[in-house]
Amino acid sequence: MVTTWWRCFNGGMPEALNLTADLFAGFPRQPSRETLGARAAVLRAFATHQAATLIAEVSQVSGQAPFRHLVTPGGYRMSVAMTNCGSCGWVSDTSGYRYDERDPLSGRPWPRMPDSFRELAAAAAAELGFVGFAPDACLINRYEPGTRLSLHRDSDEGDLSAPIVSVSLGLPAVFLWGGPKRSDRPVRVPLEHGDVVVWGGPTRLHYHGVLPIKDPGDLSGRWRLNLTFRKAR
Ligand code: MD3
Ligand code: FE
Repeated sequence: MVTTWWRCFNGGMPEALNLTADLFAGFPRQPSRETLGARAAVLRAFATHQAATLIAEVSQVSGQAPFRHLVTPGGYRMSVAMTNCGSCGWVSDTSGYRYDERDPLSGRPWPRMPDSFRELAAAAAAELGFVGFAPDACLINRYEPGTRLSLHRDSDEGDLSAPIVSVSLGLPAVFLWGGPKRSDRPVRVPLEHGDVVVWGGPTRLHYHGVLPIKDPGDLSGRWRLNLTFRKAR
């Protein structure tokens, strides 16, 4: 499949390309749903129209709280660069994983969560029946080609009945969606710019990860960004 920069970054497209684009079935991508579990699904192209706004907000946030490579409790530097916005943010260091109201780099509270983030996260959660999802934390992951996220579970949140909403922007990725045991063989879920995933219900504590991001070798942009909305407290 061809994923060119204009496919990646333009929800709409230049007028001049309209005729040509009509020749390609399925372009631009239409919203659709792929069920992953009882209350978990990929909402394809759910954030396409908001994507440019979301990316601009990410640069605002990272101006206040820069992307950094956290260290795992075991002492390894994570290849994913991270920052947060919201009333608390996920952090890791040699003493463990936790949510903290302050950015350890600056000692200041994390930047506020933009309204566009809250609204998108709530709308996506509502699609799966999670009415009134009010995330207090948004972890922002930045992947460059070669970066991966090894298999893990998200279990540091205080409210495990709330879903996690994940928004993919920029370069595509292959998400690994496993089961309740680390040894369960994961299913590969390709995620593209504008896709939103809602994870709740019985699969909330499943293992998951991200395969190394492929180098696009062209002008597709340098990064994949993933916004992960959580109810941490
Ligand atoms: C699946 N990030 O930051 S999916 C993370 O693409 C993380 O950057 C993924 O996993 C990424 O922890 C986004 C988020 C996710 C969260 C909870 C899950 C996926 C899940 C629980 C069960 C299954
Ligand atoms: Fe995770």
